[in-house]
Amino acid sequence: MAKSILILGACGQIGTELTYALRQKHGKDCVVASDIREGDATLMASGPFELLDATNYSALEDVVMHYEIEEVYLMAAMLSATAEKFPMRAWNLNMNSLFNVLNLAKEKKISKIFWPSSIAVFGPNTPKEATEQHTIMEPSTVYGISKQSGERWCQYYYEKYGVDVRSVRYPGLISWKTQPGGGTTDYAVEIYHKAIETQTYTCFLKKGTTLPMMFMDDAIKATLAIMEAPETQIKIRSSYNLAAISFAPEEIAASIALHITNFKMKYEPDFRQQIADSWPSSINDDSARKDWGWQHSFDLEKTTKEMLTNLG
Ligand code: VAH
Repeated sequence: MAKSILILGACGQIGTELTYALRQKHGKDCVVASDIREGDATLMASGPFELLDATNYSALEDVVMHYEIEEVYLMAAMLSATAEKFPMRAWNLNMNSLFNVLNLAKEKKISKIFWPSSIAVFGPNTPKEATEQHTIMEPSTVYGISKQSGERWCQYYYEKYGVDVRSVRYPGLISWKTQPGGGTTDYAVEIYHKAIETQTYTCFLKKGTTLPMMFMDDAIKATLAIMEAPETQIKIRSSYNLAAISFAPEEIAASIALHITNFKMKYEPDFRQQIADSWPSSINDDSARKDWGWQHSFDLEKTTKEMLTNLG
């Protein structure tokens, strides 16, 4: 019996690529994409779609029952930069969407959940290099607080009600199919677009701001892998550290300049610098590699080639 999957936030940066990947794997009619607004024509033509507010429990329950959904990927969220501008809207979206999905699973209306956390759960006093799976977590952003709280609730629902919810702490994600929205790591996507359009980029983070990053294909690979792993292999029910590459703005600029030789970068740090400064520089993801065989494929050079080839 083919799975029936629902993606919430399917028009976002990760949601879009996850929709295509899951449709390729399971068949387009097994994967229902949903979001608060319609996506681009390509996404809308690729399979079933529902306009759906993930914070509306009864609307969500109707879609789950109508399509006999078994698995939910909750990709709807307000990211770090935007969440600082609208704290209560961010808390409502990020938390109530999670409670809705967790409670559907608690009531046995769905059987498995993927929920994304983020390296934003770490804060200014977390050790910054090779940040451990279990360490000091005092996030100083609304987004990070919502992700840390979400991790606690995921573990609680697993331990108390046996809900099979699985999660990874995504680093900054780099992709070409969709624009990111409202994140602090978005500079690492914008820079490729601007390098091709104008051969210049004004970066909103300063030199030396090293952050954990990952090409989207690796993030999708990790998401599918953790969801397919036997339940016995999932030893961490808050969220797994996940890592690939770490770089500072000047390093991605240098990697672009190898291909666009007249590329010039300027630096004009804004409010997002303080958010970035609160996050780790690199992540230790040994637990994900040991428990369910995670390994990344894209380094910075391969990422730059992929981005410039597909955007060029
Ligand atoms: C953000 N892209 O910048 C997200 C991500 C680690 C960063 O969670 O908010």
